[in-house]
Amino acid sequence: MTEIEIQKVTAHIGARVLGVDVSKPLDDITVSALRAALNEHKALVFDDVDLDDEGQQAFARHFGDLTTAHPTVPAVDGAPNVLPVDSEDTRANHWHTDVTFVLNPPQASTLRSIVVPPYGGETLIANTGAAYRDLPDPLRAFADTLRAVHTNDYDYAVPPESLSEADRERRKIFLSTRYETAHPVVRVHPLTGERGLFIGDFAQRIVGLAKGESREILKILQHYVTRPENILRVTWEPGQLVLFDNRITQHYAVDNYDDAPRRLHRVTVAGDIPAGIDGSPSYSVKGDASHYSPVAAIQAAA
Ligand SMILES: O=C(O)CCC(=O)C(=O)O
Ligand SMILES: [Fe+2]
Repeated sequence: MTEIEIQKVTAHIGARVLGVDVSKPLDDITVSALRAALNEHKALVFDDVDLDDEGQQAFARHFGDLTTAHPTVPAVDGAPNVLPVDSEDTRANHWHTDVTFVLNPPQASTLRSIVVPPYGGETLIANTGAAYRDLPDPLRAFADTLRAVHTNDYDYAVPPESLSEADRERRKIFLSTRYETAHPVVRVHPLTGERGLFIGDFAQRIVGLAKGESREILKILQHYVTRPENILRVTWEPGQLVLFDNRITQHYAVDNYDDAPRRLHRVTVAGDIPAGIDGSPSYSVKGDASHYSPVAAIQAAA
């Protein structure tokens, strides 16, 4: 049996995993080791994987039940748990945590490279726990008291008049059900107790504040998430798999590959309902996403 080797990539986030054949069923010891590595490093990179959609789903299932592909966006044909991430359709060049507009966003996401552009197209993954620790004391104490409303009807960075007909259609599908959920701005990770900023682009308003003021505050907090020191830059190669903890990271797909094709497949693991530092849970304001994801039970820390 090969020993698992975990090689740190940066001080604050990311590790490469060697010695695990992710195309085979994993034993409990290996899964525990991977879970522990994920808790510590937040994002794990596996090189030279031999996976198809079925294999990616089987790998993700080791960490919990799967969500369907997305609450509103269609899955890959014949693979209801796989979301296509194709540059032809969409470019996720905005900072976000996956699907935070629903009550229980995925606990973890996997991305697998299918078509990699000849240059660019990196995925940036930020450690929001490190961001929280970087906050100056008064700002951290303030953040601890806040909740934010997350919605899929968020403020796209692109002006609506610049959208193509196809973009408009995609946006219509994305918004075919509107979701709004109030989450704590500081989320406590259920396995590690680590606190992290839980915001990103779907967070549109601070509960109790107007939109304009909310935006200013979110901008200040987000500044700590996107500090270069808190970011892993994944330069994709063919046949790679990245697993990240969606409870304590944000990510961003860099749109720097011109018109080259780029395709990843995403499979996400169902999450728990977030809780803030006083233990109070998130609550849904609009939209029922129970068709999208079961609610994960919190597992005892490894
Ligand atoms: O394209 C990527 O690298 C990330 C895609 C993404 O963020 C998403 O599908 O949610
Ligand atoms: Fe994403």
